[in-house]
Amino acid sequence: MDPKERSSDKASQEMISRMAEAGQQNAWDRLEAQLPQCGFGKLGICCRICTMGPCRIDPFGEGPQFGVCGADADTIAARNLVRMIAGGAAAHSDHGRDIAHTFKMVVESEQCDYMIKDELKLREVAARYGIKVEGRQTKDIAGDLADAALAEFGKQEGTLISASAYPPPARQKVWQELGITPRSIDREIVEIMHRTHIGVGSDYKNLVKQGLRACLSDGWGGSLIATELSDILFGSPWPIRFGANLGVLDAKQVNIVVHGHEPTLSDIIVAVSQEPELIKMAKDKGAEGINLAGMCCTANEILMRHGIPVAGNFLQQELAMMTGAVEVMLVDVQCIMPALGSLSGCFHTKLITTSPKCKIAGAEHIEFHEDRAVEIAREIIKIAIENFENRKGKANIPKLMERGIAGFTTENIFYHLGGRFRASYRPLNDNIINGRIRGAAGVVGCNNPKQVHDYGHLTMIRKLIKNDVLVVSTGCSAIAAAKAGLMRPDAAAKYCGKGLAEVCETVGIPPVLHVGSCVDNSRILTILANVVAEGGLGEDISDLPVAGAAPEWMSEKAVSIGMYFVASGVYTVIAEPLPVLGAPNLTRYLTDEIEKDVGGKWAFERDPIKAAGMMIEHIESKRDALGINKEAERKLYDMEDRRALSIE
Ligand code: SF4
Ligand code: MSK
Repeated sequence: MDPKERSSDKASQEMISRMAEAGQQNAWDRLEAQLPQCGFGKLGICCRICTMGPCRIDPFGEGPQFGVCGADADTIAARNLVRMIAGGAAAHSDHGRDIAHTFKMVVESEQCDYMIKDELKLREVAARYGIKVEGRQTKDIAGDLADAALAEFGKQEGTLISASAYPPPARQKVWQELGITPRSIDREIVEIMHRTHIGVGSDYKNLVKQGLRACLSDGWGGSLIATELSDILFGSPWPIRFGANLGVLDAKQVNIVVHGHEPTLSDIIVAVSQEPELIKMAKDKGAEGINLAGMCCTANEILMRHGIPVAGNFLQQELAMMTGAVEVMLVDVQCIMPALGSLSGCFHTKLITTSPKCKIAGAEHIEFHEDRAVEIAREIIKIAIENFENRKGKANIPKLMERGIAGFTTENIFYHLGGRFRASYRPLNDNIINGRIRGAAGVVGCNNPKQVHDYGHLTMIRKLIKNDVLVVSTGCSAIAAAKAGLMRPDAAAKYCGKGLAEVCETVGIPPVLHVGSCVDNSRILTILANVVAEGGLGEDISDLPVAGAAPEWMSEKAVSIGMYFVASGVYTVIAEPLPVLGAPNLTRYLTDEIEKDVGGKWAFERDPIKAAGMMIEHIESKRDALGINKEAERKLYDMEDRRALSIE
């Protein structure tokens, strides 16, 4: 197959061709081998929850319409869907829990490889949690915050502190009235597993309701804890230059690629990799130095805080290994393809797993313990150095990389928009109200070999910014945007509509703001809360002219993220439909009726241009409702104009 039909990224196309020449399989080949994929699975109407099944519903209405227990299509698809939410929320929240444990260890131990790097944020977050900060020592405040954060996971009474400390009051009221205010993080996930057990709930709306509560415990709970405590512990990001794409690998250096999601080990690796003794060791082995690069969201964590270059996003993990230039690929958790285990056997590359939660056949396991972080980081870097001389033949590194600026956060956007002396969201709100910026969109999520790699992200983002919609991005979508030069400040003049370009150029920001990793989608939630609090754009997130999208999503985490945006009042468009289309009532609820309950809803659209058009149309309808289109309507956007919106 023509590599251009697999990826829109030139560096990836080059490596896909090399893999084909070498007879190596990759995710695209394995997808082809899977075709045609199971239609029942795609439609969400097969069930294997108990051994009276597996059962499946005939989507054409001719065969069985009920499983052995009597479950219909809506029940089966709703159970499957909320179990996906449980998986996604568990992954994010367990990440948050691990950070919280590290945070507690830092507070309690006298000597430790980590330290509190952002005391100001510690005090701000502690105050939100109702912890007294005035006149108290940092360590005491941090101790209380560690306990409060850890308690959020398993508390048996009340609701999450963060669910009342961060969202706008109007949003909290929506959740209270619907009965979906999250109670504790673990409880909501456990309750999904209980409710979807054979013979418990069968009302699809009631099942979705628990899905809503669980995803809120992720976005405004576990993920938010991960973000807040990571900022306190590893330092809050600040705008920083970086390079992105496979070209950041360096044939002359020892290359270490860190891949996965958690910052705990990778943050230490960043510091240790520049120790003179290790650099000398690398030079003694014939290398010019030690080159650290990231993959997926571990990349985003150390990029945001240290400017460490990004080798690629999800579908590039095998391609990075295929360069033959990677001495160690170091992985923690999530989005790591098991295929790396066997692929590493074809090269000198050592695949090293570090989490007891993630062992992979073909990988070496070096367990990471936070209390010996530096020692373990040194051990791993030495393995990479020793491995440099085992490189077989020439490294095949595509000479392609792009530069950009990352490191935007809920807090520092204040400064970029308003300047040090007028730090506030006011300029953003004012520019939305005056129409220079039509609204904002969160474009996030994965790659999926069912879509041409990066094409969905880039096409959608380009159309949005051309139409004066500011984009915030995380995860693999942000990496796609960076590789295409959309995070360069000069991208504003090149790709944006007049209004957005003017704002970006005035304040010196790119039109696509990188706000971090998957758990940092919580930053988008808190940005929205700040925009509401600033005033002039309604009382609730659901009033704002904003939309969300995941144009190449694939993971359960993306389902949880999408659902917590919907539950927070955001219109959310995804490419691959949720696996619910075989359940007509459930589909109608998720894509339409749910809006009456929570103010947001889902839409499914594979064509990124159409999807962006739907988002723009939604943004304009919210502007209409806010009454801020009045003047503009006559000369800027009537329905015909909206239909004619394009990226040309
Ligand atoms: Fe079949 Fe019901 Fe068992 Fe599912 S729970 S496998 S529908 S009998
Ligand atoms: S890494 S969940 S492929 S965004 Fe966060 Fe990328 Fe999706 Fe993983």
